[in-house]
Amino acid sequence: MKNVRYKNQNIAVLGAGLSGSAAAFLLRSEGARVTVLDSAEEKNLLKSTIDNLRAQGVHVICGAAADENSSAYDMAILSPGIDPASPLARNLLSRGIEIISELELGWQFCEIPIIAVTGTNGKTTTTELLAQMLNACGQRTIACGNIGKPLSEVAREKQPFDVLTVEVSSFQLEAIRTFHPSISLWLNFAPDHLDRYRSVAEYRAAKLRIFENQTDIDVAVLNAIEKFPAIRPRTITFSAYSDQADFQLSDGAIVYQNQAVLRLSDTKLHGLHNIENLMATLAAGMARGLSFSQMAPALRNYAPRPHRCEFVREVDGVDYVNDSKATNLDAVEKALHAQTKPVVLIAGGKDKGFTFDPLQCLVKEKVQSTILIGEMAESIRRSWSGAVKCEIAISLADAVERAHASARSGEVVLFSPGTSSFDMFKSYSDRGDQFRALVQALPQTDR
Ligand code: UMA
Repeated sequence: MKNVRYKNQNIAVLGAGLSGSAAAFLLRSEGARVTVLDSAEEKNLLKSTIDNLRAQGVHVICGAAADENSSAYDMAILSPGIDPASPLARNLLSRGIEIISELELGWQFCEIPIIAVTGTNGKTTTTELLAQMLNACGQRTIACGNIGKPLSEVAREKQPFDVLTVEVSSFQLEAIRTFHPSISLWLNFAPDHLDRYRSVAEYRAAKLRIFENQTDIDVAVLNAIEKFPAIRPRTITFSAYSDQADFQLSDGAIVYQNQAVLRLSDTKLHGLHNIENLMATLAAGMARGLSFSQMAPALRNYAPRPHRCEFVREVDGVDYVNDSKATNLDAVEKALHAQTKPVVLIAGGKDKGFTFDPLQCLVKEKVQSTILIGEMAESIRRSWSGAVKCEIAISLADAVERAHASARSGEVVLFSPGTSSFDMFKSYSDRGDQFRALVQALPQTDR
């Protein structure tokens, strides 16, 4: 055990979501006195979570009383969705209370090596792909972290894994201290989360902390077309766009040192972004001592998760594709590049502090018309109206109805929002589920 210093300590946990409750339960099981502080009113939080926390002896304070709480704490644990600049976090920081992220807490209780996966896009697919492949090759692991199962929960369960496969976000990395993956994966980087960070550089700096505690016996799997500051771990590079990388694309196959290791036609994943996810997975497997012949069968069998360019249904010759996981412009760009038919694009959502201007040329090339929703609808119309027909819908149901009315046989209706969902939905998966249900309910009209 790396750390036993929480026993009898008075710890504040900020946020009563998945991360906060996992951190609180872990700390309770280690004998700490725990208070969960959440800025939301109690009636707006999940009753079962709050009841469970209280049943475990956790003190829960909600609403304005949480933001203004003046109790003394030895330390605080931050949920990733809480901005360190929020009133809740500032209240503790201004009193000199040390704050670490839930990821750091979980790590302090992990006794096995960690593979950490970051990148603006593809993290979830790669984390899952890698975990499935490792398990198929006899290395017991679990996909956890930002993917939905907090590291603190895995640490508390103490199951007999050989290695943990952890998706890590910039939010989680912001407040690490000793978090130290044996293998780190950096998939790609593009502007995102500018509602939280003051600049793209600040967002990148948070992500770069993934390498901070790695040493020369560790491995970093890096996208070869990016430039990195000096880092200590041994590197393995990949790229679908460069012939300088260790893993490259050649003649329809992923190639390592002139040896074809996986034919793309044998996999169920499409698009250059997914080829890079496969390359990074192979590199991580290699760093874990696996041979390509061991890894290839598992990679051939992997099917993509919902909400990532997920084919939903064909109606009157029109394909409907759910790409609700596209929460930034880079993801929309990748989804548009992967389309071979003219596109009716449904986009929009929460205002995250950027404009859709950079996609104007690609939209002009690939998109017939756009239907815009959410907080950003007007702003996207301003960005794209010179390039393509834009209409604004009042809801997702209205958008699907409009798309159904306007799309012609041979076209594709692509729902790739380009920003997050929280203005209208609980999460990207709620948004994608609603889109899928609306499409499933469309009548075939044989126009
Ligand atoms: N809250 C406050 N004060 C604030 C803001 C929020 O008290 O100023 C409270 C909310 O009322 C709520 C709680 O904080 O009760 C929510 O905390 P959270 O947003 O950290 O949500 P969790 O349920 O703990 O989920 C988090 C991740 N969420 C975010 O990073 C926003 C989940 O990633 C992750 O799966 C989960 O931990 C388990 O590790 C989601 C995500 O969107 C999927 N991640 C971003 C992304 O992938 O782009 C980074």
